[in-house]
Amino acid sequence: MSVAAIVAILVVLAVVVAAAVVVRKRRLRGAVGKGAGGLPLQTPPPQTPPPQTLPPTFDAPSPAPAAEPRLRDRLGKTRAAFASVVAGFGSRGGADSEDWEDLEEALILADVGVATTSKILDGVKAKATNERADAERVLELLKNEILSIVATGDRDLAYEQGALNVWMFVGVNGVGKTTTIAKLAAREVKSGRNVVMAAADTFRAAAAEQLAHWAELVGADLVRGQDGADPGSVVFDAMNAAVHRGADLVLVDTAGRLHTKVNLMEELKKLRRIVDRTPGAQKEVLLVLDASTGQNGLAQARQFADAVEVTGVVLTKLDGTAKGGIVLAIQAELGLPVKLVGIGETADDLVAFDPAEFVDALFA
Ligand SMILES: Nc1nc2c(ncn2[C@@H]2O[C@H](COP(=O)(O)OP(=O)(O)OP(=O)(O)O)[C@@H](O)[C@H]2O)c(=O)[nH]1
Ligand SMILES: [Mg+2]
Repeated sequence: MSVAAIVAILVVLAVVVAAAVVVRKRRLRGAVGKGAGGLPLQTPPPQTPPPQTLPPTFDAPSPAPAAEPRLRDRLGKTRAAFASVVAGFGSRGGADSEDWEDLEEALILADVGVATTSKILDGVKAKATNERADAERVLELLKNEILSIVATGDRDLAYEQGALNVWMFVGVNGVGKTTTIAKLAAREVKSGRNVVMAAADTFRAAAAEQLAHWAELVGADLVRGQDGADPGSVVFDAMNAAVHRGADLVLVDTAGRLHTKVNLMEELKKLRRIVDRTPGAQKEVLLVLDASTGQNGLAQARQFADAVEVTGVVLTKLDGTAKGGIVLAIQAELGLPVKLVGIGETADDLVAFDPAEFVDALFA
């Protein structure tokens, strides 16, 4: 064989080997792209930047129902404040005065309030001394004490099958009344109930629009008046419409702000009287409080509770606040049950308040 022939054979061989390597590489890449094969290769860098997280919205519900949001997961900031104190409690051997001080500080920082904090710690200290409790037992006593405060009161929303049920929402502006109504309407319509929304916040021009948007989205009926109309007439019309249509539930949205606070309270009293005049209606007056306002929310709550007979509290925005201890203050100082908690801005982010879950979350 001539030298030229040997060279030619070598060149052909080199080309064949190179081609085989390229083909194999392409195949492996294709397998990674389709997620197949379980090949121990690194995922290639994305060609496009990762999608932005969409802002939370009612408009884009997830196609498959997402796992129910958990209070525990959303209580992150309040939990974090507690966690370090709980973890370090008794670390110097038995509960000492520094441990008690840390605990007091954590409760006050979580906006439990001075009075309720003293009440809790006095109770726990007395029991702990009596039992000669070790640090672990002290924490158990503390959990029980907190649970006994938050577990009081009737947390069920008044509802009677076959009757007309009316839930009215009150609270200062921006606390989340309209959003809570939208979340509840979505839930109630989904469970087959016929829901009417009453846009009785006629003070703010955009308020009825906001509610109309939700009503359409969730499939509820809406009764509204002209801007600046008498809110009483809106509630009156809504009650009549609900009776006429055989609706199950009326959700009444009210203004959070009027020219003066006195006006607002007088108006709410009037609305309440109109609701009361409908015979046989099951009523719920829910005070909506923004958890992130902490102790300041308590003063508001007292004013509303004095004006209208508040039957329970919806505590919104528990996600993203370290002031979750306000739950304790509301229950202990106002004697009002926290019935629902808002833990985000999407339709699913409203859950029944579960005292045991709340306390477990604080100490998890
Ligand atoms: N993070 C979070 N945001 C919430 C929650 N509830 C309501 N919001 C937000 O709070 C803002 C105000 O909510 P609205 O429902 O308009 O409050 P409102 O009480 O009706 O206010 P007015 O109509 O002005 O009296 C909105 O941006 C909501 O998305 C919640 O539980 N968590
Ligand atoms: Mg509103």
